[in-house]
Amino acid sequence: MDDWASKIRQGDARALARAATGIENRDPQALETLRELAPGCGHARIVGITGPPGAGKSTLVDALAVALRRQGKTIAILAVDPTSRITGGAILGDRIRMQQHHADPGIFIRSMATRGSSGGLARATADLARLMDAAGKDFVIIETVGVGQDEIEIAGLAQITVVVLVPGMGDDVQAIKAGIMEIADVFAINKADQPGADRVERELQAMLSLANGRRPAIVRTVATQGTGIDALLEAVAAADLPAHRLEPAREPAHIGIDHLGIAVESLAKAVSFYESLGMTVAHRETVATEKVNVAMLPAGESRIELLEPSAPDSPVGKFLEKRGAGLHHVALRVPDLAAAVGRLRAAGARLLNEPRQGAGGHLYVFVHPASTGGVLLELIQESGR
Ligand SMILES: Nc1nc2c(ncn2[C@@H]2O[C@H](COP(=O)(O)OP(=O)(O)OP(=O)(O)O)[C@@H](O)[C@H]2O)c(=O)[nH]1
Ligand SMILES: [Mg+2]
Repeated sequence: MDDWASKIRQGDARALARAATGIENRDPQALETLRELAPGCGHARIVGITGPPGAGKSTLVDALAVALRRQGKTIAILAVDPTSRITGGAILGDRIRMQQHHADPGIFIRSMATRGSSGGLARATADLARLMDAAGKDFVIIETVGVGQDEIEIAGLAQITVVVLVPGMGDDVQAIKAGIMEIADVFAINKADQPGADRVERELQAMLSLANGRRPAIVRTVATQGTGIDALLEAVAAADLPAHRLEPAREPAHIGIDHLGIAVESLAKAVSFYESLGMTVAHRETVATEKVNVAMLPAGESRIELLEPSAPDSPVGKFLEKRGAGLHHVALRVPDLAAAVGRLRAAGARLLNEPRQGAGGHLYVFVHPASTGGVLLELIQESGR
């Protein structure tokens, strides 16, 4: 056993591959070896590459591996597929990849997929990453298909997460926003050789301007041609600041103005005014339950939210009748809504609802103007990691 660990430390590729398989199978002896190796961890940079199916993640990882090998770095690639898609695309891609790097002992590659529960997959991936770290790899690159919670969990292992987007995603950029956007340290707009890269980048910029202070880099790549790979590596290196790593949670610690809600008679007219100021609409939606059409325009760290009634009996419609167009509410972002609500209740504030979950996954509560100095107040907690 001891022997096994020391072989791995000395770079024995066969021993490493055997340990990796043992860890995937939760073999007690392999797990014991990992425990022995644990003190040697902490050297590797662990980079997550995630994004929708077919975005070019594997191609990108290959290109990164080639560039890193040229710098003399050693690499482990862990390709994780929690969705276990039966198309075989991933497996095929990875087989081609294995052939390409077959003769290179500086690259270790392992593909993993599972059906059903993936909590175990996340754990095995974490252990494998640790094993590769202990074995002295300079980089551990974890590729996951990113759309859901499990994938976010796996991406959460990484010190630096690259989210891969592609042209033509359209509303998908919105759709993946909730979870994935929060974990991104770097965005790669891959397939930048295809039309629509400008549009994805614009949408992404608009979305990031709504985010809280974090400014992930955006890099365009053509993975199949190796274009933008050096820039991507630079962005990864730049994102990898010690301070960044020491910060476990990325939730906003301070209260800030999330948005100002303005009730308007005509959304089109109001939007054109703000556009003439140079602002752009980042997001539009109709909230059926509230009978309101909404347009969000980023303004620095905050936003202007324009509200137009979609039916005469909507709350905003009633507001317009009673008070006329104007400031409808102020929304503050708070780090911990439950704590804020507890304090407000203790202080006797008049809450208009129990904390609820909004469409974007955030929690919110409204406070009556009587308690706030005359304006309806919304408190928002962004959805966490
Ligand atoms: N035009 C173009 N095609 C690309 C680019 N990068 C990858 N592709 C192609 O896109 C397809 C999917 O690439 P993969 O690297 O397998 O994508 P993936 O994200 O790993 O896919 P899954 O692991 O199955 O989710 C392949 O046919 C690649 O050749 C690019 O920059 N430009
Ligand atoms: Mg792949």
